[in-house]
Amino acid sequence: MLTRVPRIAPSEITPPEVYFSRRTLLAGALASMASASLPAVEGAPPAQSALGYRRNPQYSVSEPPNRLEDIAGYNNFYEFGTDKESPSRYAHTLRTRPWSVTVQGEAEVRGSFNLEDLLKGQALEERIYRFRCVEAWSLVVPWVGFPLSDLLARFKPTSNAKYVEFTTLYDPAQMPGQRSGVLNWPYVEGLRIDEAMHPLTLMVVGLYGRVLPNQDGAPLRLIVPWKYGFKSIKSIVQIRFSARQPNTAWNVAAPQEYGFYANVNPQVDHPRWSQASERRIGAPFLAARQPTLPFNGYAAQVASLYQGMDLRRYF
Ligand SMILES: Nc1nc2c(c(=O)[nH]1)N[C@H]1C(S)=C(S)[C@@H](COP(=O)(O)O)O[C@H]1N2
Ligand SMILES: [Mo]
Repeated sequence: MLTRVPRIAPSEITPPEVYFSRRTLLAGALASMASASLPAVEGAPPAQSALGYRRNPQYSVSEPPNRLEDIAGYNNFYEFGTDKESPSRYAHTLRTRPWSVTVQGEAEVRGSFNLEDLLKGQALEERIYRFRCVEAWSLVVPWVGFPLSDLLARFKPTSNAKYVEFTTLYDPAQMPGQRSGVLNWPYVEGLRIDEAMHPLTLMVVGLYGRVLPNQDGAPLRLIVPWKYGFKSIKSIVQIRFSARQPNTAWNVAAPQEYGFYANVNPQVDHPRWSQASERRIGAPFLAARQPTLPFNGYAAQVASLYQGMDLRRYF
């Protein structure tokens, strides 16, 4: 992950009411684009279909969400290039249907499952979460998804399942960034089983009420809101329950910089920059810099998971 300070026009965060009226306009524009069957323009947003979901205020922050343009235009997804604009430009080559997820390891139910089957009967919720990248920028995102614990329980993990490992699709034909050696592909992430089963840990299929844009990790990605963004792995094709801590992509690439736990912690700096504050993407210039909160503001819910652990050592 690079340290370059990106240039973002200091524009205001749109309050949700304004956003939703804009979204209607945008949806209308996209629909008429589709009906006029214009050729797909590289980087143009595809008309994402609407999802049925219910809001979950209990698990939502009250800060205004970022605009869709920020959430789907400023991304980290190294499979499509290392700068923030590349994923929105190039991720259209990812084919998200058909999609299947392989389940392996310490579980009674294993095998390959169709995404549709995995989602069948699953109630979707909207949760507005803070999202904090390890590079010290942040967003507020209205995700649509369901608790990861709902999914994992269906595979009946055994008592040996102490960790869960997630793997992204590996296909350099669809993901041209995988032809570069910037990371060991495929991207792998992992959680301790209690972190994975925590009610805040979300399996995400959409944002702003619609199917996830490819650049945000379609068709299925993890969101762990109290951890740095690199834990929130995108475009998942494999879930493996294991007795041992998985080797994760960024931890393997630079173990002294990116730990396995990666809990947001303003008191433990990255070796090359401070983690005490963050830049809120899209916020007015003077309001953009804000203090980073322990566990990204979710300490009341998750700090107990790490009781007795030295969080400088297990960073
Ligand atoms: N497969 C995969 N997952 C990934 C990444 C990646 O490069 N590849 N980047 C991570 C990082 S560093 C961040 S900050 C978030 C960014 O998510 P967003 O683009 O939806 O904001 O995705 C994470 N998940
Ligand atoms: Mo990140």
